[in-house]
Amino acid sequence: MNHTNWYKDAIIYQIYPRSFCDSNNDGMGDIQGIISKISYLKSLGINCIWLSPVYDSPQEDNGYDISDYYSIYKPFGTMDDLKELINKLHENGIKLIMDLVVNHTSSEHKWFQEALKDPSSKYRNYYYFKEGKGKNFKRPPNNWSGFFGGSTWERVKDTPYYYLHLFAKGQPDLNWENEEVRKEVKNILKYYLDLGVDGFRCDVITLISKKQDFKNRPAKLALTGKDAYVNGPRLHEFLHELYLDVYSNYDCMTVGETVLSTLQEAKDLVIPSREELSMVFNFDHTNVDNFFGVKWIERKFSLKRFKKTYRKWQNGMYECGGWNSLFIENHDQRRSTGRFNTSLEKEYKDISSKMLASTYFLMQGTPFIYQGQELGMTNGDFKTIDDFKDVETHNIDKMRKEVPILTPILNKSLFRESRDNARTPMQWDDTEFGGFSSNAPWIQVNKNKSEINAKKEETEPSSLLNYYKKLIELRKKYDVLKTGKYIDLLPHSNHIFAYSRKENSRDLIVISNFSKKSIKCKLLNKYQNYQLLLSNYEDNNSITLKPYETRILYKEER
Ligand code: TEU
Repeated sequence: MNHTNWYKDAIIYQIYPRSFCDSNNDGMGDIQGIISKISYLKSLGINCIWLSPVYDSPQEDNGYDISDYYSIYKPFGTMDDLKELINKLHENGIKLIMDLVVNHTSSEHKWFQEALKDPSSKYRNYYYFKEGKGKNFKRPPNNWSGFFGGSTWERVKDTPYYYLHLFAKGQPDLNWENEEVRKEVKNILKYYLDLGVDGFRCDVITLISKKQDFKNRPAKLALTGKDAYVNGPRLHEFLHELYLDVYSNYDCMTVGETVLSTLQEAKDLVIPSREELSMVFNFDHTNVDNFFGVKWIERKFSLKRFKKTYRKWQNGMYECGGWNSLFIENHDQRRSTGRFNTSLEKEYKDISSKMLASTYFLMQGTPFIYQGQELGMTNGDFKTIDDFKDVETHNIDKMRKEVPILTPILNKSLFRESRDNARTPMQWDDTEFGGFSSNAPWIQVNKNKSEINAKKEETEPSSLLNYYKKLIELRKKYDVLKTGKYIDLLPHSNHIFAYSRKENSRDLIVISNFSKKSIKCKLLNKYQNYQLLLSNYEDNNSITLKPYETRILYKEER
């Protein structure tokens, strides 16, 4: 099968199904809800959807804990609904990539249930069960700690054994060393590709191979043992195997979620000749406002550091023939409106969001938009811990209360960083539940639905929504955005982000003022004979950039 690399022309919209649109008014989004919004997605101009998990699941981690890969979580609909969605999207020229969650299953998956019931069953070896340590096996097999805080081991009641879970207790890790597990994964992939799905977003894919010594590691503030479970020894081998046995037979794409990967590690996943993944999500830019890659430890945003991460990944991928993913939000990140130096002040909210959008959207790679980002949706209005639904938030809250040295840090960051900030219902209109449902949703709707909603923004020519439509048009129209080299024009400026996408005679420039002050930008003198393609202000003739101003300029020598 010849791969067309269609993903290089894709503009991908991420749907978090439980919060997108509720067609049957049970308070939970569903697949029919998505189908009812295809015309919205089409008018936005996106041409691919990444659908967060819709498989059957007890929903301890909102579907990232799968109990049956071959059926759909009932409140979301049925397999027939999914088939209808695939067909209708395709009829409208929109592709669909599914979320592939195979580092772990749900503890309610029948494989895990069999493994628990019968230690001699073949399913025992689908997971990692290890004997505990010390008197009465009171201590876990080692000191590793996981992504949601606490030990990665949970004891199987009344036995000496513990099972490994890098995330919640209800998410036991699969043992990829076992060939049968890999066979199961390939079958899942084939099933969905044969159904017509166009690719996968591969959840925490860099965690699938573990060092097999299972020994203690030096204790860390977070993620003790990560050298044993991130980018493990057989990662590349496993991914290449999936490529050869499955992906090579379909014109599909894969994007790996590569938490904690360095550029070099990421290159080894995406260099085309290695035949592993099409691209990866790196998190260097979203870690600019924290220390040690730990989002709970806040660090003041620095534009210089932000630019540095883009220089590194843009140039690194360009040089090795790899491809980037471009994103500023997803279902695990707090909202970008008000983040990365943008403003929540009424006067500047949309202007600065447009500025941020122009800046990330036109780099080399495939742009992603997370639902609601295009409207400028903001973090939730959570008042008490009971307002939160996310398992991570509650686990970390427990740590906040139990571990005194963490209390002050977490007091400051828990609400701000909760993943629920990105999971509030999509704001379609200004009705009681934001047009998401006519009944109370599973999580509260933001109060600002009356000012920030799709219906309103569709009718306002200068809305953020309409600005995103223009950015999408630019991506489709200007080929240099696909192939042009990325050049950071002002690496040392503390306030201005300016870059060029250049190839031969074509040059596209993005200049953004990341501050609330007007700033003289002499660099603009150089581009006086360039055409202004788009800006967030109407009058921009001078070399002074207004607060949060962005300009997109273009020239083609003939
Ligand atoms: O996320 C992986 C991941 O590393 C994040 O959970 C991250 O550590 C966390 O959000 C930090 O706050 C993926 C999914 O995107 C996430 O929703 C799942 O919870 C997780 O994997 C487990 O499947």
